[in-house]
Amino acid sequence: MYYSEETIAAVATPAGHGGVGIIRVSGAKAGEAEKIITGKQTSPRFASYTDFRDSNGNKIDEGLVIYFKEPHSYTGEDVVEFQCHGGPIVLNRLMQEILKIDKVRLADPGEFTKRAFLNGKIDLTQAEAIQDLINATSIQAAKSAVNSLSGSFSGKVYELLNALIKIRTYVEATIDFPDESIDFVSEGDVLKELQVLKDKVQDIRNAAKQGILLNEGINIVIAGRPNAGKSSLLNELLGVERAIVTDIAGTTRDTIRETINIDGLPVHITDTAGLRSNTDNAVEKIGINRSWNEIQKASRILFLFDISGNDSQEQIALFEEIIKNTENKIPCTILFNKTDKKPDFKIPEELQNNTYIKISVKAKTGLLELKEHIKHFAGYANTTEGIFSARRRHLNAMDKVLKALNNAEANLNNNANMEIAAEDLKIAQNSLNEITGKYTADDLLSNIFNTFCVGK
Ligand SMILES: Nc1nc2c(ncn2[C@@H]2O[C@H](COP(=O)(O)OP(=O)(O)OP(=O)(O)O)[C@@H](O)[C@H]2O)c(=O)[nH]1
Ligand SMILES: [Mg+2]
Repeated sequence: MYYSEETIAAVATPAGHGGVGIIRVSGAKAGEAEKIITGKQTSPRFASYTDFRDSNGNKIDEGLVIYFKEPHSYTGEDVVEFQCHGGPIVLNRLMQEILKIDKVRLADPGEFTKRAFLNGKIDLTQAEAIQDLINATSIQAAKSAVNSLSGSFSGKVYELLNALIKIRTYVEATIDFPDESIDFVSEGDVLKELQVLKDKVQDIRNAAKQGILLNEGINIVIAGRPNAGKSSLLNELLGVERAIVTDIAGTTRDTIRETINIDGLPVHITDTAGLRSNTDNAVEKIGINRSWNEIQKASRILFLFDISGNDSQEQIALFEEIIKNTENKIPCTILFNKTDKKPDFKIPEELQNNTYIKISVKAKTGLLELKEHIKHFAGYANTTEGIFSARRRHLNAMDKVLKALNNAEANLNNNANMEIAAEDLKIAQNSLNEITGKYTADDLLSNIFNTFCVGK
């Protein structure tokens, strides 16, 4: 078991006023903390109603105390939980008393969960899933986090590991017993098994991609010339009047970023100041600079094209300028807006080869199609079946696994280079172990847990 000299303490409930506030203490001094604050030592896993007092015997509050004896606790260490009334003064006074105890200190961000990982209570993907569950912004994201938490992701990684270890055994046997007449590699059908393994890694990689999408969402920037209806579109998608809408060109000055949820997919939408070069207004000019900056950061641009006027050529030129400025790298969908004004509008020939949708924000047409389109280009599967929450680091690790397996395959073909193939397979195994945390560099661990809040 991981052993730390230091006992940690933190408020586990959010800051502010609430019915209940919980302080958690983990480590060798947890039992002592219970005794000092409540005057008694309770039986493990029994809730007791008690007074909480400071070192002078003054009552701070009353509430429940629960003691968990290691290893049967969240962290795997001795843990005590004080459940008092959820006011900041009460919680601060209790924390002060607890932190007076020798070798008890304030927990670092994520340290409770880190200890749970180091003590083998959970693996790394489960630790990450706890954070994803807490931070989930949609039911779908929460469901996929629970799947990971209950070991669905790690279970898949362990299956891959077992298959990989089997392959390694054959390859290592061939190297270790070169004089045997048996060809272990062909005997074990290693190349076929390797192909099956690669397909499985690819499947899990795709599911992980969905998990990442659920956590991170996508960034969409609405751009276009002034008065095209950008802010109207943002408001319509949000369902609230977030941005000011007027018929005055140049209404929006600052960029406005909001997140909507399309069937569980978080979509971060940025409304921008309308793009034009002929403005003398200093504030609008700054806004337009900001628009260009936002455009560069988009994962997709929605170019709003106002069909109601007579400036098609100018808008086509603006669209081409955006494509040029993003070096053709950011995909763009053209939204022909205000179709209520000209129902028989024809798409300009120059733009016909682009992805486009005809909409009217005012008449609320084309918006469902737009939402489907957003899910489609994000690659969102629209289901939580078999989906687990995942991180970019998992995807990177799986890419390393695939690369190593491909190398191994090339080296195994025609028994070309057994030793190097064996080394490739070892690399693949280490990369898989990186996902669950069995093989993890210290700095990676601190990167992961530092993103947690104190008390988790
Ligand atoms: N007829 C019609 N009018 C629309 C439609 N969408 C927006 N408008 C109107 O167009 C005008 C400009 O809308 P905004 O949403 O402020 O346009 P914007 O692109 O944000 O403009 P800037 O902030 O100046 O860049 C408002 O009067 C809207 O009511 C539409 O689909 N049909
Ligand atoms: Mg606007």
